[in-house]
This record gives sequence, C-alpha cells and structure tokens, in this order.
Amino acid sequence: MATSLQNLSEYDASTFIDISEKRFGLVVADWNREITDVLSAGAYDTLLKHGANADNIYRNTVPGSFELTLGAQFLAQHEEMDAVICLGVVIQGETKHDDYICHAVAQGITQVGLKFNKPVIFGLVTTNTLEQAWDRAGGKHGNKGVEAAVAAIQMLGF
Ligand code: DLZ
Repeated sequence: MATSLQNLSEYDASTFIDISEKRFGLVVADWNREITDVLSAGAYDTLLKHGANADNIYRNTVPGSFELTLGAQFLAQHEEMDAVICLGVVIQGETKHDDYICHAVAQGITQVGLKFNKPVIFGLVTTNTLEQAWDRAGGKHGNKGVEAAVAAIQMLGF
C-alpha cells in the first residue's frame, strides 16, 4: 500500500497490515541446519500467526549463508513475491571467513531489496559460539527467525 504525503503524519509503520494475500519467500542456509531449521520454523509460524496463508509461503534452501543473496534474488525477482526473509547462522572460526560471509550477505541482500524495491530481511545470526547461536534460536535471546518475520510484515506496511 502506498503512503501518500497527506496521510504521512497518521502513518505508523508498526501497524500490521492484512497479509493474507501477501507472498513470502524464506531462504534458509543449510550450514548449521539444526539451528536454521528453528529460525525457519519461527519465521513460518510468525507469518501464519499474523494472517499469512500457508500456500503463499515459499521455502528454499541454499548451501550456506554466502548463497543467501542469490537465493533471495531468485525469489525477489518474481513480481508476485512481496517479501523475502533470509535466514542463516555464521559462527566465528579460526579464520576470517565469518567476516567475509557476513559482510557479503549484508551488502548483497541490501542490494537485492533495493533492486526489486521490496523487503529482503537480514535474518543472519552471527555469533562467536554455537551456544550463542542457540540463545538466538529459541533460547534466552528469543528467536531471530520470529524477529525477521515481524520485520518483513512491518516493512510491508509502508
Ligand atoms: C564455508 C563456510 C564456513 C566456514 N562457515 C559457514 C558458517 O558458519 N555458516 C554458513 O552459513 N556458511 C558457512 N560456510 C559456507 C559458505 O556460506 C558458502 O556456502 C561456501 O563458502 C560456498 O560458497
């Protein structure tokens, strides 16, 4: 829904809209699959809870987080796709791989969102340890998949 300048003062981005006709793409990395599955379930359940139709939620997996960008583009390029949610878990290792992956994904999915003018949500959990990742996948810091879905819905309200 477009927001006109006249009603901008009344506009509240946190107001959730009717998403029953909206199409969502979930792109989920296979690396750290046991955790990304929990993120994905959290995102999926949240979309349903807010009124999305299960038939309108498409889930694709990619090998690792680095491929989230291209996976997002594959989905975002479809005109009927309204929002894409990227989910992955990158754990710091002995090398700088995590830095490269995280920066590439952050920049990549930003570009995809701008190119197709639709929300492409950064649901990447980037932690030092596996335990910290679990803390963010249903643990003491919530579920980042849930937050990513909420962000997608909120952005569709613009
Ligand atoms: C190679 C790699 C490494 C070392 N670590 C992770 C990780 O923690 N999380 C993740 O999602 N993916 C990782 N990958 C895989 C890369 O994202 C990518 O799939 C490969 O480099 C192939 O392009």
